[in-house]
Amino acid sequence: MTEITAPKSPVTTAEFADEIREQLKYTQGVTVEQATPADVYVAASAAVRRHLMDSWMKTQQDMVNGNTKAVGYLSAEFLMGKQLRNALLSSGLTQQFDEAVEQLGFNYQDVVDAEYEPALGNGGLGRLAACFIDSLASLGVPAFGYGIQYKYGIFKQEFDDQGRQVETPEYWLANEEPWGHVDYNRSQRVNFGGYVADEDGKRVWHPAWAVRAVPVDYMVPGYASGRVNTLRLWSAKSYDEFDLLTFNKSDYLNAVRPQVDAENISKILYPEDSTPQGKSLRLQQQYFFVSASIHDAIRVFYPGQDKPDLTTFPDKITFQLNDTHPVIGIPELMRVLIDEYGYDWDTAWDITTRTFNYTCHTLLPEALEVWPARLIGELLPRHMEIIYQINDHFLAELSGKTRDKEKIERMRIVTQGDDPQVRMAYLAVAGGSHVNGVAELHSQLLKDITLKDFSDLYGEKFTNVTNGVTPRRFIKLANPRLSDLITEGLGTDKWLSDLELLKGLEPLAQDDEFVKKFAEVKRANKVDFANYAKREYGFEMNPDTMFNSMIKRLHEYKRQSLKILALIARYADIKNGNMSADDVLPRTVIFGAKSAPGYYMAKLTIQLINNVARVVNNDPDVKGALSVYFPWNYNVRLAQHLIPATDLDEQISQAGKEASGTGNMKFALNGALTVGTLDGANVEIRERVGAENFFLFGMTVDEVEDLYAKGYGPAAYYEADPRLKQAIDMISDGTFSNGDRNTFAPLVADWLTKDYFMTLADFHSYTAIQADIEALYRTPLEWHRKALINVANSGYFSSDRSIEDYLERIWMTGPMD
Ligand code: F58
Repeated sequence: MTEITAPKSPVTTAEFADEIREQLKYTQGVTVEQATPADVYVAASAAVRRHLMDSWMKTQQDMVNGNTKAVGYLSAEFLMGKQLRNALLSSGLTQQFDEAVEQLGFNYQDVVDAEYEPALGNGGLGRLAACFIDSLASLGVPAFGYGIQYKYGIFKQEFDDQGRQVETPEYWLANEEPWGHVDYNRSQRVNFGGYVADEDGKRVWHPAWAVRAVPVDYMVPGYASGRVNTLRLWSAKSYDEFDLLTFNKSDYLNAVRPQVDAENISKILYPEDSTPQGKSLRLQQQYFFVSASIHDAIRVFYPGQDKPDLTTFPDKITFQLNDTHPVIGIPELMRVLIDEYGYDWDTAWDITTRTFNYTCHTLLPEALEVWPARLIGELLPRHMEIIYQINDHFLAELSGKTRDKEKIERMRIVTQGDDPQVRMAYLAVAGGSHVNGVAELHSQLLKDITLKDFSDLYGEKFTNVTNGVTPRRFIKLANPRLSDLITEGLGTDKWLSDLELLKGLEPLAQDDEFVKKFAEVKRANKVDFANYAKREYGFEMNPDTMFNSMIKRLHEYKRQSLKILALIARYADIKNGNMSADDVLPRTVIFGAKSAPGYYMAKLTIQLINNVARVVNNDPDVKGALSVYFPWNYNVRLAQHLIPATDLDEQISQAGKEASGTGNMKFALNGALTVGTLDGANVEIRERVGAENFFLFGMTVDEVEDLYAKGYGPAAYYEADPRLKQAIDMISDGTFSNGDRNTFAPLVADWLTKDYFMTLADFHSYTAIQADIEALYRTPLEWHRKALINVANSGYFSSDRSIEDYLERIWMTGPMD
């Protein structure tokens, strides 16, 4: 008997169909006959929301009335993906929805497809935030996600006829959006600009302009926990009072401009990858959502109190800073406590440092945010004073801890000189209780290199929490066939809220019949994906080839160029006659990647991939052996389709550069094998699934460091490896640019002279491991056995486990009673 613990539907199919009908009629004013799939989508979403309402309200009440400390996850990005299927899953209504919609005369897939994906994030960091709030709710932990409701999410990516990336606006809010509830009655005022004056011995901020932060609330339903948390995304609205006119009477237009511009604050998500830009608007965004969130938390936890005792604030809520973007919250809470509530410095500092914790997501020094003090001073003059004061106190504290003057200098939060800079990561370490990296290797490297001075003196603050992904979205919703097979294999569906139970599949890897079923699931998913790719992109994919995917942001350190060079070398093998097309293991290579719009080398790499795809796919000599596809506009939806259909995934960053990766976890959990370097969470995945079930290649962190130290000369690798040489020469000679030798010259020049991420140095071991990969793939049963062992041993990479680690190591709280 299989044990089913999934939530039970509160209504029958017929009742749910009636609810949709009612919604259509009384809220939307359309009959079933007039309705489009988009109308039904809105109606069904509203109906599901109603079913979640009681739990949502009870969760909020229990959170305020109970005494379990809540978590405030402050993040500039929440890359949620589509909502409807996830809400149906949590409310037990999946089957009733599918049937009811069909009864009403619609195809349920059309209705689900009508949802527009809220793409409010760039990549891993934003998606991690979405997984984390799902897990917090599923574990019954009281929590708020706090962020920004951008009007435009990450840009939509298209390719022009040259294969270049073209960005178009992603106006997701142009469509009716049934999930967010705009709560005008709980808005917050956020001030900017102006000056600070001495008044009665106090520093008083006189802001020049203000914006109204209006919360848009999204339900975050827990899976099988009965809890529904809140994701509160702030939207900027202008005030229509022109109080600043008193500030500048003589120049009406300029005086009102800030007010008019206020709504720009939440207009667009910055499409950056790893190098933040020092833009005033971005700082405005950061302060906007953090200030509103802090005031909101005070409102929620001290309802109706004019003079709350905020020394208890750290017992009410702990704020997690998702990277440095919300770090301005530290001086903001100090300001609120001192200026608005009259606390002295030491009390305020004690409250603040007990409230905040900081997660770092990078190792690239250029990705650590730094703001010019001048800019902060203009936009937030009182905060800049407080930051200087924090800096002074901090330097004084350091002198008590070390005599090493140089070290103290290196640790300044505000640098010296003509154009002082505020280092947000340093402010976060100084102003919070804990700092964590996102995988073991990453956390170690933070301590050893990036934040070494801090870890020397504040070692107790440093910890690790390895990332995770939600099994609800990335197994159950994305891969229903595998989900059913897992449930069958384990005899229970409990694994969805306790992913370590997957371990129970391990013995089944020795059962050939079970492995064959597992292989059939993969094969069916590949057929589905081929159909999807045909429908959405016009691609013709052969599901009888190996599906080999590389999906992630386009960045030099992630080394999409290593993959493309190896692919060209394989193409050349066939063209040269070194290998016959029949000997080659047939492969379909699939890329998905967006580049930051201003990142020249990344964009050129996209163009190269597209042009290699064009040449290879049209060459009769390689037909059937090699094909390359680059579906544009990679997003959560595409990930959910592609990951379950992938045989081999690529995690090939230069060792020491990828903080963690989370795609690697999604693939392992969906039965793909990984080819990867010893980087980020690959290390832990390999440890768990076993070295023999992971294709490891490339230099280690230490070898990379040694090679940098020795002096790295990429040209020597080019000269030494004829296959590498030929691949690069083919790019140079215009094979992939209609004979034009200039198109990709900057890429070639970089590889041959700099190659900072050592693509050329790892080329040999990367191409050598392909023989192992292909040999294994030729014995399907053994391949799938290893893939199944990957699934069985990846339960650790559930975001539920990550959240449990945060609860225990950092937040010191837990589920509500
Ligand atoms: C990613 N960072 C890491 N940043 O690169 C990845 O290794 C890790 O798994 C993931 O975070 C989750 O911890 C990332 O996605 C961004 O997208 C930032 C957006 C804003 C500008 C700076 C980069």
